[in-house]
Amino acid sequence: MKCNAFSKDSLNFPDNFIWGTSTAGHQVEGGNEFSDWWAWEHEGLIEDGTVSGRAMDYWNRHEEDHALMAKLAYKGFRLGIEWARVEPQKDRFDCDVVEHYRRILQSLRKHGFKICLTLHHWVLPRWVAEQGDWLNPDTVDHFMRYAKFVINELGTFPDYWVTMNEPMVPAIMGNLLGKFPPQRRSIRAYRAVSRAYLRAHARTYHLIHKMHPLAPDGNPSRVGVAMAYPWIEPWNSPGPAGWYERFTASIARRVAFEGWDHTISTGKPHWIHGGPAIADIKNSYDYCGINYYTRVSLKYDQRRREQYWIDDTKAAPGIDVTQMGWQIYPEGLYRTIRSVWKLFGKPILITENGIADDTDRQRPRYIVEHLAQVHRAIREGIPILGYFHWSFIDNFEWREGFAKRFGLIAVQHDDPDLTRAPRRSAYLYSDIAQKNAVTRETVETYAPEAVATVFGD
Ligand code: IFM
Repeated sequence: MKCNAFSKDSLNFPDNFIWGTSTAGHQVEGGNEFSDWWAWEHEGLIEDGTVSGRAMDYWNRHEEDHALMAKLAYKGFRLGIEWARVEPQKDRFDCDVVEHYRRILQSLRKHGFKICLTLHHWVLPRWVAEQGDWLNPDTVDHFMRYAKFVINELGTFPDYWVTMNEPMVPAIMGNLLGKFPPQRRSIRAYRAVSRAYLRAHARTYHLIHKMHPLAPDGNPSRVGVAMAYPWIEPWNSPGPAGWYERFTASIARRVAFEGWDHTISTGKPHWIHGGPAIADIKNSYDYCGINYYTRVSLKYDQRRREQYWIDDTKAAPGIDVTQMGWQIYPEGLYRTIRSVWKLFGKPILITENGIADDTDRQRPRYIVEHLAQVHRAIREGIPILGYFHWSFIDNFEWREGFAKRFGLIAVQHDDPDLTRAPRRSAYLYSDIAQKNAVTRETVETYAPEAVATVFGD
């Protein structure tokens, strides 16, 4: 990789750096009616009262979306395959669905995008959920059958594979905190589900290499996980509360990512998940996928029993927060990249980074300041292959519904035409992708308030 230089007026990125955007099937396709999330949404559990429904109708409008991405000169696209669509009932694999996905992938290829394909992004077929989801000892085998089918049918397309998106998020939110389906609050369930994810990942990793040893460019296939890396810190209150915060932060890091990373990097199960050794898990990454959004400061709060007496929503005075209430902390991306690189020594792909901001007032600054941190890591010699902004388009943000808007492209979910309206940030990102650089001129135009932080003036 040629690492281009830093000049006073331009952060130049390496040749072939992938400027992509990211999505997930359930959040944009629409009509994922045989899934556990669909059923859960219809119980009225989504905060803004919406359901995923037709979402952004990407299923039918993908060609229009791809043309828009091409017009904006984006170079890569991350999308997901929905298991609930491919196998809506046990043992019934839907060939029409696979053909439809094939057309989507062919269209991406036609436009020349690098394709990053996710096999599992939280959502299960309802029949799997009804059989006890990942707690059922057969689910990993069922997942492998689905994965084998998809790899066999569509395996020639991906430049990058993501076996799982942020596996620890549903393990925590769905099994420890009871906030996602299946709404368990059980340490035991968290551990068992985490082990199942680890087994499924390791087996999928090797299956892809066996069935498709080469990527479309003739190099060995590149398989990884898009791992959520919040930057977790204790609030540091005085006295015993501070001790509890530090203790909780160290456990929270293990629960959220260190346990998983330890198991992959050493091949030995981390105590946080327990269980027997997992065959061939060691080093089952060809690259490390980083999803980074925010810093989380853990503050003791005796009223928050359901959260193990911790409030994770507070930001210190002067720290900007997003529409989600998440702290904006660009340096956390650099620090995460460094620690992931130190642990794994593998090339890095930023598989997600972005901000919920319906007004698009914060997003330009967010983008350039985070890219400055990516560039900082590249200057230090860390091989970073690309950056996929979350998200290409507004979408269904899980528990928060459609109210939280992460898209470079705005869409009102209740607009009958679902009109695609590029935000200013879409053009900013286009400018960066075309120049393969973040230039002073670009920052002055789109985010003048960030010139000093980006260029270190
Ligand atoms: O929308 C999600 C995505 O599905 C996984 N990563 C974080 C995003 C923003 O919350």
